[in-house]
Amino acid sequence: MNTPYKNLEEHNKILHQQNELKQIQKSNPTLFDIAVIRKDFPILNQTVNGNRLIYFDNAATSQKPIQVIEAIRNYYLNDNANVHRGIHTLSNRATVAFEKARERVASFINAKSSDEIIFTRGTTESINLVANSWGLKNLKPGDKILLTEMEHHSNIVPWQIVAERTGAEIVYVPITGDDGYLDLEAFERLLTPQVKIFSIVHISNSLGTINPVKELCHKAKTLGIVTLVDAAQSAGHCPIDVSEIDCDFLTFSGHKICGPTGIGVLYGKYKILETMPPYQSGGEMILNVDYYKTAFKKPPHRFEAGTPDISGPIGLHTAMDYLDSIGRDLIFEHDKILAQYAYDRLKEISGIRIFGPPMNRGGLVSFALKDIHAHDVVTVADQFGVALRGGHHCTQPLMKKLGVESTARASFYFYNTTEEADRFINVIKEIQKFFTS
Ligand code: C6P
Repeated sequence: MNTPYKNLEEHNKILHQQNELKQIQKSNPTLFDIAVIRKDFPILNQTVNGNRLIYFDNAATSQKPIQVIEAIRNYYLNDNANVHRGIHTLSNRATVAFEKARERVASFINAKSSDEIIFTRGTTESINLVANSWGLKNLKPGDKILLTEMEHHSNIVPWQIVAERTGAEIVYVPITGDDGYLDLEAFERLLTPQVKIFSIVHISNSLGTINPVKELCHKAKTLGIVTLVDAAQSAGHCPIDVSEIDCDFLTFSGHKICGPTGIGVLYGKYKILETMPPYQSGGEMILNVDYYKTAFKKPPHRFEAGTPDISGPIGLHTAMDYLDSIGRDLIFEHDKILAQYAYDRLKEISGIRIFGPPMNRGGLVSFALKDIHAHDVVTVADQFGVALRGGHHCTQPLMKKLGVESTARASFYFYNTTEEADRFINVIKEIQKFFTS
């Protein structure tokens, strides 16, 4: 199979060997000093149900460092005003901070211009924007929307609604099985001229699979297919370079990358954004309004109707600075080492089914214990102070494909340690003993 994935597998093998060579030292002190980092996250320093909190639900939302909390507090204490409207000092300050955050997002993902950055409420709203604005304008009967079987509901349901309205059809790149790889031969087969958009998750929230989005987007580009990357689980975990991936759209949520909830990002290539009609309308997004006709602003403001979340981008700006002060390449390495460690140790447990790649996985592990419901695993783990997530993780079609209703999931970030992973493994062993004895 001569696909980019093969190269990636080889790359993964080498990475894995390198990881083994590092011998996974406790707390990975070679990468960064976790003890120092944890001082920025007072929330982690608490007991839950009498046990020290182990926060392994980072894929749902990350914790926020004190610097982000302070930036938001500072804004409300000193600068609070509406943006783009007033010419008074506070309004100017708020507007400058808001637009500076947009510039910071552009540099964070290496976009060519801050005009390519639209603030949304999160990944979900970003994909809805593309589906409803680009999709309703460009899709018609006979067209295909190419997704993968591991997509989050946010990257399925908006397309289903738009498919119904336009007569386009959705097709899925299958996964290979429990190991959670994409079937790349099928991808090549499905890549036909009828496909108008290919929308793919970068790191799967249910499998931990790291998809080779750059290679896949480049392939799609050769047929003129528009591409969207859902970077909800990757943007805060690894370096992202939209110019290198060469995708047309990329989406992520602030709250998963140490920023506040309620703020997200849609990156879009300017030449495509320019052609797209507004998604929502009202104040802020207009140049001129008559009783019967309105002229709209250019992107990105065309897509930001109404008073936006202002403290959100300000907090997000600080979050991006914070992540880059550690280094996203190191965070990625740390995530992968911890996930591999947890995966290898979970495999010691009999009757466990672990989902996703056996190596080079993103920072999470999903699993099912024989005859024990994931919700029971998560409920009892909480009694031990371990915060996990159990359920379908908003990937119900994937769960059905895997033949399970739900999984338990541990998801890691740079402030998590191998000691925590050890305790988590012991707790899972206890839970299994409790339910099977
Ligand atoms: N996944 C999880 O626990 P929002 O809710 O808009 O911030 O993000 C949606 C989303 C989109 N794509 C992927 C790959 C995601 O993981 C998520 C959010 C959370 O896995 C909540 S279901």
